[in-house]
Amino acid sequence: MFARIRNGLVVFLATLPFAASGALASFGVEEPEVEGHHLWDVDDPVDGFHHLWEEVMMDIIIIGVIFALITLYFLIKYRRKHNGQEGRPPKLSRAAKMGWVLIPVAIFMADDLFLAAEGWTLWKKYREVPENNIEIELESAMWSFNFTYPNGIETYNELRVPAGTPILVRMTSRDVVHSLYMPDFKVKEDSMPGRITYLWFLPKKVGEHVMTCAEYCGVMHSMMHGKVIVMTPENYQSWYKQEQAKLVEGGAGS
Ligand SMILES: [Cu+2]
Repeated sequence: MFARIRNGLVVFLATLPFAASGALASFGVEEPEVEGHHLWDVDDPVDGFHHLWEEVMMDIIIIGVIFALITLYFLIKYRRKHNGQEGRPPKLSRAAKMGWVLIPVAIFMADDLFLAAEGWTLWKKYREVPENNIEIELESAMWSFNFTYPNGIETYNELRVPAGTPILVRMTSRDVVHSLYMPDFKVKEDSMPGRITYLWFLPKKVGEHVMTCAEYCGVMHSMMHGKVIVMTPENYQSWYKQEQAKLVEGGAGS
């Protein structure tokens, strides 16, 4: 019986590293893709928050395994050995009782505070916007995101950006509180009437990403979403100029 439990324990321990790496992989923790370009060196929120997430998962796994092992040890140590056996709690000294309560609490709190401090540091760091950014204005309204580019182009629920340049979105709201959330870029910021707020992100790869409103703003809130379209810098430039030409033409025609 005991040998079986011991063998089970050995198998359990042997599979732990795989379980841990599997858990991390399933949470999508992986190195962000890096392509040969000096702009990729910009440390952006995706990198920072990926790293923090990885750390949180690691800590949870390590603490979880330690607690699971202690529980397992007690399960085996205090198991019922024969029918009709009555359990009797072990006598603990006052120091031991305090230790069993305070040491786990201290471990948890130390880790929590450490991670909270790191989250705070990251957040503060990413409030600083890299200098070579493109600034795009956003006015949220029930129920769309209205973007205005430096040359006057306007888009609705669609944010076109070139890969490799930090994008600064400066925002306000026409009516109620909305929140611009772009999960792939790990950024979210409220846009509020009468206030100007901002966020920035670094699109690295050509492709499409979700943007959505993350603050309940009325009956059509669930329809308030759109796309971030990351283009090659060349495609972006030609789109930008083309739209600008249309704008000038439209202006001249009216
Ligand atoms: Cu909204």
